[in-house]
Amino acid sequence: MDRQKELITLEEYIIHAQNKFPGATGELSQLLRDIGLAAKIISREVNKAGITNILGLEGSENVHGENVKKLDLFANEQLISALSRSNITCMVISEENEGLVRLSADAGKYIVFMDPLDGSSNIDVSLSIGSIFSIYMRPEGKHKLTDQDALQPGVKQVAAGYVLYGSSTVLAYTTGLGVRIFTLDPSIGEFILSQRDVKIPDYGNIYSADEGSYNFWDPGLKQYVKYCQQIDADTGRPYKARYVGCMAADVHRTLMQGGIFMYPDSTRYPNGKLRLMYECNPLSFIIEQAGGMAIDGKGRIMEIQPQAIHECTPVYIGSKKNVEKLKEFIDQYDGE
Ligand code: P6P
Repeated sequence: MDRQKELITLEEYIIHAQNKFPGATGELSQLLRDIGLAAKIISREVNKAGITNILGLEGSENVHGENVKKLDLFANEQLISALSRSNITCMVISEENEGLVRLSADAGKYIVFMDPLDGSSNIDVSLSIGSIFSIYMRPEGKHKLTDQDALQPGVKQVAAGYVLYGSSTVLAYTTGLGVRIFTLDPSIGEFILSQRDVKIPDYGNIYSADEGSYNFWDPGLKQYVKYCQQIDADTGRPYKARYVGCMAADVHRTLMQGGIFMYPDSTRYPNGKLRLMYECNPLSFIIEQAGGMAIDGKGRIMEIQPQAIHECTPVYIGSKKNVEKLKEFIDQYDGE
């Protein structure tokens, strides 16, 4: 069979990619495979959530005071269990847990941040949801780790990615050498390589934001959205407005079709709503690796020095030309 047409599974691809690095220990490969296994189990439950008793609220709240859905907890448990299997991860920081979760592998090489089920308000209405992960090295020579050891800027990520449970289940990841996308074939229970070296269009005609919050926004974003809505054939305006309410889904569409996703700081969310460590940094790593751009309105998301494991940030992410145009409006209307 022609190799080009042969199915390449996530496991095969990871091992093949690792073999290019003679010094590789295989630990990161194993970590990525463990995440892939958890993703298959979560996908199975997501796709039959309406049948089994797994929809609805679990009854508790997460660190952000948001109601926790049963699938949130299931996804969190599956990912923590998968990361505990191979004694490679020393600690996990999850949206679903107040503090850091120390795994048995105290000497484990990696620290994992994750949003186990991003966009969970979409669960009960069968819209897209996702899992997002971000992987850092454990600081050298440190035995007893604290929150501070986990607070590394996004440029220190060794790998990041997301799983999108949508019309199909896709897994995208990067280790800093470009972006790969795999699509789950449920009939064989394997993620199959579907796109090798994904590049985001340099310009797109889709903008994505919760416009219901317009009156909470700063002037720069208000003026930019008006710009998106003006009629101008040369620049493909008016743009289309698309907003799923799940960052992984909105960023995946932006990666595929171009454009911009925005969740700004506002009078409602003075520091933005989306979390730096397990939403914005991993998705910024993916988008930058695909040739796009991700800023907080001033500078690169991935250069922010985090002060707290659950901190939030404004985020404007997508095609380079779209983000640069937005930045012009912010500088013009919101300048110091
Ligand atoms: P809003 C989901 O809760 C999330 O964290 C992101 O996935 C999503 O982009 C955003 O919040 C949606 O926020 O305020 O529109 O419900």
